[in-house]
Amino acid sequence: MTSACVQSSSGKAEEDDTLIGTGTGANCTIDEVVKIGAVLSLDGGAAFAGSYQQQGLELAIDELNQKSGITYELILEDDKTDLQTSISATEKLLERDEVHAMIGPTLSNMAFSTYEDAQDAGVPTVGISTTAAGIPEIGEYIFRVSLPEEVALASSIPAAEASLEFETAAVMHDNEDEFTTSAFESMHQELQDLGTEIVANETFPTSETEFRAQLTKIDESGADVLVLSALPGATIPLVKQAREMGIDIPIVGGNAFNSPVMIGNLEDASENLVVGGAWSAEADTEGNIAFTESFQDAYDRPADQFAAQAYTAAYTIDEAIRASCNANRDSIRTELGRLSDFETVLGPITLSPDGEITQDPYIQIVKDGEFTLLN
Ligand code: 1QQ
Repeated sequence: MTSACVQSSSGKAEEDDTLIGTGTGANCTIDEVVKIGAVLSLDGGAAFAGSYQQQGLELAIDELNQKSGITYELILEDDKTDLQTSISATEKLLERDEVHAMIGPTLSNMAFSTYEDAQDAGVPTVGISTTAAGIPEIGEYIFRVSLPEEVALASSIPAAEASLEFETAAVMHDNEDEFTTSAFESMHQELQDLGTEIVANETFPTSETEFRAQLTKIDESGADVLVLSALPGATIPLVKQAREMGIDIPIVGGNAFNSPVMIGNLEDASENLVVGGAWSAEADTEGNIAFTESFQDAYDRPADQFAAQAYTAAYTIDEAIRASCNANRDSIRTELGRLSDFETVLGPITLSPDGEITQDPYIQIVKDGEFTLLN
């Protein structure tokens, strides 16, 4: 017997008994197909991350569907790195497709709007690259397997200081985007806590491509290090222009640095970029070795952090469903908040009932065009 999913007067979907299976864990069997919606940026400025996320997610869903017991349907929408498109794509997944859980979007900037809708609809949602402060606080259905930027920076800035021994810093940030602004506040705080003297402080709008005026001031400041909070679109010309102007100090950055696309585009200018990230190709756990090999085989390119986080989100939702063999939204939400020391390609992760992830960051520096562990 199949009972349709009914919307209650509160707007939340009511429990569907065909989503409650038999057995638990690896032996859980659920008759109904479990629908996972994902909104990713597959075009536009954040596609450098979104294309890896799509591949990581599709790989995980393929693997999960080969295990017996639960069949997943992935419904993927492209927000084209545009806020309005992200909002309408999320509404489509919630209202048209009535998905049981959601993954994405790529940018925190979109999530601050779209997670309100997922929360109102009572659909458990797992962020994969939404690193800004305040994301899980949006509501009880909002989780992330995305290392918060403030946690990454609280490790990467002291690790960079210990290894590079800087005393003065120049800071520079995109003051329009919510993620880069929130990350900048964390960077500033970390530098202050270390007692680093900030000798230059420059800003720019998201769409800027010409940074020589600000970089001249940074050059004149004689800073030992540049701490930068920018999206990839600005990072590439900014770092290239800095290196062309002879500014060869290390540059400590935020999550947008965690991309081989960025490192590839920067070529030699990427040398000595430092970043705290959620994943490392060098982590030699059995699961991570299998993941990096399968990813390479499937897509003919190495995996990256964004792929690893999307892959992790699908496995995390599967684990939560199998825990009580129940794919109803409230059950998924409850079980997500109970995941403790769950082994993933990011290392062991714990999700708190209020949606936040705990995991160890990996601090990396670019040497000879490759990320190398600094910690
Ligand atoms: C955020 C981010 C972006 C850099 C992901 C691509 O971390 O928006 O939170």
